[in-house]
Amino acid sequence: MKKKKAFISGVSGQDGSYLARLLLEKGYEVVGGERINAERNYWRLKELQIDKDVRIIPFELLDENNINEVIKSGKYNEFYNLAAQSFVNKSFLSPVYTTRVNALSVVNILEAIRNFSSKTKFYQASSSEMFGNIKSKMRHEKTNFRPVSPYAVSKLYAHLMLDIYRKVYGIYCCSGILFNHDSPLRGGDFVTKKIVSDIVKIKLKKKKCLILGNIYVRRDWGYSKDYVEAMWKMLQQKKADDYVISSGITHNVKNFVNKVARYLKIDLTWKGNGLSERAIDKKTTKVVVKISKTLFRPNEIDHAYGSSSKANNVLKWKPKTNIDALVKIMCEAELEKHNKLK
Ligand code: NDP
Ligand code: GDR
Repeated sequence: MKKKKAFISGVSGQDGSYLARLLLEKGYEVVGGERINAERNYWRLKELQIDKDVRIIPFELLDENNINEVIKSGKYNEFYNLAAQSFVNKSFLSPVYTTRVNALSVVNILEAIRNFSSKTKFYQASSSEMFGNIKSKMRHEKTNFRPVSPYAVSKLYAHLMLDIYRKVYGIYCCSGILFNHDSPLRGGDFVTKKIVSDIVKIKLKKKKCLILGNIYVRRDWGYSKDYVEAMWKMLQQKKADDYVISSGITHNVKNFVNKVARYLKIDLTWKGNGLSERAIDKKTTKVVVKISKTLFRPNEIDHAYGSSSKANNVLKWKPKTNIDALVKIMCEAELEKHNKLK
């Protein structure tokens, strides 16, 4: 039987790398899109030992001609659009750029599929950020959207466009509305990776202090390796649809810090309030976590969690890794990285 052929935009990112590995394991031919002018940034593919198995071609979300060419010449069975300006906080500084990269590019991709490759199944990386701040804390596929950042609005634009291409043009397209998912391959600016990386350095006496913003926001965290399976499952269904993918449980950032410290056998005690709140290592009596106003966001989702019961019922998907297992996986990977440097 002929191999299925998949294209992954954003293949150098966290999800792109795990998804590439999953598709290779399933026997796909995997082609990955790399940003034109990007530094050759394959550390994640190397980490998963698949850098030689994925064919990389130039792909730039801001270049309509390039998008047309990739889709016209590739004739992919499946196209996973994971590329994005994915940092919420950065979108407050660059709203126009974020909109061009995350929103308008998706219409270009959908148009290219409609015009040149209408049998290609399309997956869009939508986000729980689209829900924004609404009264109900639990969010599902029918929950209203009230986005609170340019990032979230850009993702919502793309999300709504998918519905139009599905209904009006008959394109097979699915949106995965994913809640936060992290891993050892997470970018260093995101909070879980920053916490793990800095607390490991503190443990190894390579850093003095971790500085955070708002530690009382709650997030529903899962493991990227589990979540890319849901992406693939969505494109294997008879009917294209949208699905919330989440763990269903929230923790605040402070709780994540405590879990990491506990795993690394650092006994923390918290003192003070607001911007003066700090965590002290009971053994050394040193301050190891501080709060900085500069890391607070202008607008923020305070508390949210998702219900993935539709994904559970239809896709037979549920997360396999809880937050404690995720903390362990991330801490072990970070410790091993330092061991290799010795
Ligand atoms: P990453 O930030 O790790 O990866 C983003 C990828 O997009 C990178 O490969 C990056 O390339 C690429 N990219 C950025 N700009 C462009 C561009 N202009 N043209 C082509 N490629 C570009 O994100 P994740 O893997 O964490 O997330 C994957 C997707 O899922 C994103 O769309 C994100 O918004 C969305 N999402 C993520 C969630 C999460 O918790 N991880 C939750 C919900 C949605 P380069 O390496 O060159 O920077
Ligand atoms: P998020 O992830 O914005 O939810 O977007 P991030 O890890 O950046 O922030 C999570 C929460 O932690 C708070 N926070 C801090 N965040 C960062 N980055 N650095 C800090 O020092 C810090 N201190 C506190 C934040 O305010 C925030 O509330 C991720 C991305 O993957 C998006 O692409 C995706 O769409 C959403 O998850 C779902």
